[in-house]
Amino acid sequence: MLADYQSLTMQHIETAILKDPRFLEHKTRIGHPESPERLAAIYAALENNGFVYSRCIDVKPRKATYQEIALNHSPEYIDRIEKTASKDYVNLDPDTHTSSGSWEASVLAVGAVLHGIELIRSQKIRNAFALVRPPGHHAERSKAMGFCIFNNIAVGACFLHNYYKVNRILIVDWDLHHGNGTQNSFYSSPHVLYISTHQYPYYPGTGSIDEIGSGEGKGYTINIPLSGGQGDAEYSTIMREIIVPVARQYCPEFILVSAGYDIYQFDPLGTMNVTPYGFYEMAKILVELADEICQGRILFTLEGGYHHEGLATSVLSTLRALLHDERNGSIETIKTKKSSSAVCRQTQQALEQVRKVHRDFWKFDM
Ligand code: Q9C
Ligand code: ZN
Repeated sequence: MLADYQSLTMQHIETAILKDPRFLEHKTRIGHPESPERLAAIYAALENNGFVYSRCIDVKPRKATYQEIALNHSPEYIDRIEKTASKDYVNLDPDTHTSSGSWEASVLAVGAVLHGIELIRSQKIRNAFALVRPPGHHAERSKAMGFCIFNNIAVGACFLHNYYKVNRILIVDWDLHHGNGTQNSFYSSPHVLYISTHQYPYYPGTGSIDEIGSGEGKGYTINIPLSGGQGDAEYSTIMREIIVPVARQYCPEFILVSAGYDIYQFDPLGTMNVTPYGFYEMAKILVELADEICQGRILFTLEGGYHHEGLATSVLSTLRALLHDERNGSIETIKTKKSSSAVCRQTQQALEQVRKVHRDFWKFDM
């Protein structure tokens, strides 16, 4: 059945999935969109799609250490979260609260990202998807925000920089929302290039086109705000026309992806129009980019996505891209084909603006 990564011998097995039932023990109040049922839907879909699942390596993630979390969070904040473990309910933010299992889930969510990075760096696997909750990209150094407690991907980037001395890390954030926490963690650093597409203006309010980084980090934050309604054609065009050429110049040693599925066409929190096929295309572009420029080193981590069926189907189609599975179109996980390749006017304007704002830093015709 499932291959153990430690006894890995077969060449074609190269994608790790990091999953754990303890992520479901971060309970949220009734009606909260960021519920355990999200991951339960993904895990069930994996069990029901042996074709995808049997080709992935199932990894039980380790926990992050205090020292590792402290790479991106203040000791006072970590202590505050740890203390919630003895309580049924602690409110952290208007959108974010804990249950007694939240501390363990949060430490494990960071650990899953670090564990995936370790497996990729040691060449035990080619790429990975950390299927975690709580999500992370809104979490600030000392503040929970927008369903996020620790910033899983930001700790991952710090870990790569501090422990592995990786000096160029690309973070692509395709979640519906702007990853304010991630942006702020690396705003003045050239070691992390943060590129985000997001509905704007929208929660959390940040991510305007002229937020481009500061000091040494100027040009290493790229925001692509979108009006809403963008679908498969728009997202893959943004990938091809902005993200790919910039990444080729930056030449990252590792790519991290904040994979949010709240841009799915029927997500209850957004008005984007991406189909499961679109997620396959987007992921494929990034996986091929990683193959081209950093020996395939790419790790996806789950952020948002609140339509359970769409989330599960779209995560499966993302995994097909990680597995280099070309057999799309006739398969059950990819139900919708893109209908048109025409790119909407607002997107064209946004791309023009991005090229203009960043013309001193990047070329876009590569
Ligand atoms: N208080 C993620 O997708 N909505 N977080 C706020 C006004 C918060 C979304 C509404 C949405 C957070 C990871
Ligand atoms: Zn989101």
